[in-house]
Amino acid sequence: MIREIETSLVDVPTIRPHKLSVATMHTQTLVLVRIRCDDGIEGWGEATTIGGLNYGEESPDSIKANLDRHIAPLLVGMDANSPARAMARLRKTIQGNRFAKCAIETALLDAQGQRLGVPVSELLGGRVRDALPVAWTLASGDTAKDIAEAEHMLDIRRHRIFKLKIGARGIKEDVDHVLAIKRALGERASVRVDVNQAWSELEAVRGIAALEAGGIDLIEQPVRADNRAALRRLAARFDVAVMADEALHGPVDAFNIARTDGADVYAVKIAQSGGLFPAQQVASVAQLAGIGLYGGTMLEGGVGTAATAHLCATWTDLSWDTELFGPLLLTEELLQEPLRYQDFTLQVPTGPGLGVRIDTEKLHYLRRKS
Ligand code: MUC
Ligand code: MG
Repeated sequence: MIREIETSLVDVPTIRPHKLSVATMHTQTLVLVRIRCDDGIEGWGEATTIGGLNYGEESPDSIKANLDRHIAPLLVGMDANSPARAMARLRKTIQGNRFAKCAIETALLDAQGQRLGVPVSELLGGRVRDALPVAWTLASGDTAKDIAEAEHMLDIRRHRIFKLKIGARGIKEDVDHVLAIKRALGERASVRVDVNQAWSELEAVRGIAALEAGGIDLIEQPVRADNRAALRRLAARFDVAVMADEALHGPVDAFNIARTDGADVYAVKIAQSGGLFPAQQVASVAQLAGIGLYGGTMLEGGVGTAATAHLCATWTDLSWDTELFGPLLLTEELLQEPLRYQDFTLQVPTGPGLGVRIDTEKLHYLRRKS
């Protein structure tokens, strides 16, 4: 039986300012969910978002409030041994709230995996890989600093895929910045950009043409999420891959974009999708439609990152890699044992459930008190 659902907000400074077109992050607020079951097992989930309300329509505070006031009372007393039934009830009763639903589903599957002695990846269909190539986002806003950061990542063999956050400045300035980095790194790295919806379609035509000519590999969400027609036209117009991110809020979006050949690649995010199983449906739609897969992040800490890793480990085709670096952007680690990054990959945990353990004393110390 689900006995208790406890939520925590944890404000963690980032290792450096993280500049997106919509916000500059100096801290990340982790939203953590602990589900205690009456058989003594407890599961963990994460509902972390980005930039307060700058990035999306749910804030850490609203996610926590809805979990505490509306979602926990609905689920307490239900059979913890049947995550699918609990999620069916939650999805039927509560509208929206994709992040909260994701955290609950993750925690239920973490607990169930521990109960059955299998990793979450096996509950999601079974893993076909144990290590995931992982990109790093260069977002200091300074070209020389970004190049130095990328060189360091190559030296320590942590990342050789770099995603650059652009869109806050003029197109020429952004393109010069990106191409300077690409020239410095050459064929040693894959360089990609995320515009976070900042461009109009015309700006995107100009920007993408220059980036494609300069050897950039992937253009993420260049135009507004609700302008699907523009995204489709850009994907059709250019050879360089165009990826949908903010336009994808779960399986129905995945289906509708695929129906119109609206993107070349999907950034699959468990929280944006509303949970691990909906994210798996997004991935299935993509695979059926010949759309490439990329394991996305909402800059979660270790719990959400491990959960996404279990999902990505089940995909036979991971042609666009992952960006599961969230914990590395944070100054505090809440896992007893950090996730392992080596040889340009993230190692997918192998223990039962998520295969990670929270340092509960540290969480108690760091969590927001009021
Ligand atoms: C996004 O839009 O992809 C992921 C990596 C990063 O640096 O920001 C996020 C959000
Ligand atoms: Mg993005």
